[in-house]
Amino acid sequence: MTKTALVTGILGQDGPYLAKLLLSKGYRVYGLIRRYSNPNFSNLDFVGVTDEVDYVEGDMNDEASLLNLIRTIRPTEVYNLAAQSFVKSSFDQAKLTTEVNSLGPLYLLNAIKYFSPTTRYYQASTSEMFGLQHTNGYQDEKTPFHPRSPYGVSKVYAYWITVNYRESYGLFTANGILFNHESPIRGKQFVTRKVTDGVAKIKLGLAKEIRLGNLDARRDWGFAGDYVEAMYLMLQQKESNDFVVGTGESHTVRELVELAFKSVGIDDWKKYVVIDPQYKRPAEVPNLRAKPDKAFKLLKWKPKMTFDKLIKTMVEADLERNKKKTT
Ligand code: NAP
Ligand code: F7E
Repeated sequence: MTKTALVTGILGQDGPYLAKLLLSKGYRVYGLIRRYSNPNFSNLDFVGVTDEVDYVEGDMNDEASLLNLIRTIRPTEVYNLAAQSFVKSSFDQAKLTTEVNSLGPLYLLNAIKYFSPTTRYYQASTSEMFGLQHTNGYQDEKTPFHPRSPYGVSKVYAYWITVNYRESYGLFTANGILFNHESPIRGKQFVTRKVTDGVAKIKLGLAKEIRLGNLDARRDWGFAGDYVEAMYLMLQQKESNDFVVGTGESHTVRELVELAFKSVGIDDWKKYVVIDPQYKRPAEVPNLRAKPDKAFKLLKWKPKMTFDKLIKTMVEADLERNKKKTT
């Protein structure tokens, strides 16, 4: 029997990489998209799977649409990637963020509970739930949560309702507590892509500066293409479980900026970077570094792409894209 997967957030960054992986394993992939006059398939185009996905319409804010989809598709697996995922915007749009990120998962879990209880469910949880907490400088599955944004808070609810539906109703549910992961199709608001796109534009003479916020924040940055493999593996286990996924290495935003400029032969990056308070957050998460030992051991998963390679790959992709604008 062909396995089927419903992927929410299919047009974002992770959706296309996950769809490509599942299609390569023979899955029929349904991608949830909202109602748009003109949906943007550019990320799916980038990974080359636009025409292989079956698109279904719905919205994380519309419970009936999700109930109806689960009832009719009865997928083998659901990967819930849809979210208002930009931390900075969550401070200004806290209600919307909560509705999409907390109630959306509840609607999907209820739909699974009532109409398709054998469906396995993946919840896109996040290192932002840890916020200020760490154990000797790293975070693992036992680290308590102390979220620092409406985004982080909304994801803590989603995390616990995912655990609760496993414990209460015996559903197969997994939380992937993923640390920051990036790629050439990362949204341009996020700091890695903002920097790699900015560096490419400066190198090509299309921009003069990059305006940034807190350069001291530390993140554990990996490659999205590696992380979707961990998502898939979580739903193939004998028992449902929650996993931290990251590289175990962390870098400051400053190091990221320095590396990106260096990759195009610019050493005096300080000339091009302006600190702009509008990009600082009311409350910051200063330091995230995963201890992904459980995923290494039980999932037999390991990240393949290094931080250096990731940033260089993103800069190269942005150079190519921006060059097209100059010709
Ligand atoms: P992303 O690029 O922001 O994509 C999020 C997707 O969610 C978009 O395609 C968006 O649809 C969709 N969406 C938003 N609101 C929706 C709604 N009301 N109904 C239906 N779809 C909606 O995020 P990502 O980087 O791929 O991340 C995927 C998931 O992992 C998210 O849940 C994120 O919170 C979580 N996560 C990400 C990271 C990371 O570093 N990337 C780390 C940990 C956890 P439109 O295209 O229509 O706007
Ligand atoms: O910020 C600092 C900023 O927006 C990273 C989401 O995918 O990962 C992501 O959340 C750091 C923060 O990602 C700018 O203050 C400095 O400390 O790229 P980001 P994020 O907030 O870590 C987690 C795991 C998720 O789950 C989220 O969905 O960089 N920073 N200057 C800046 N950040 C941005 N965006 N822009 C700046 O100008």
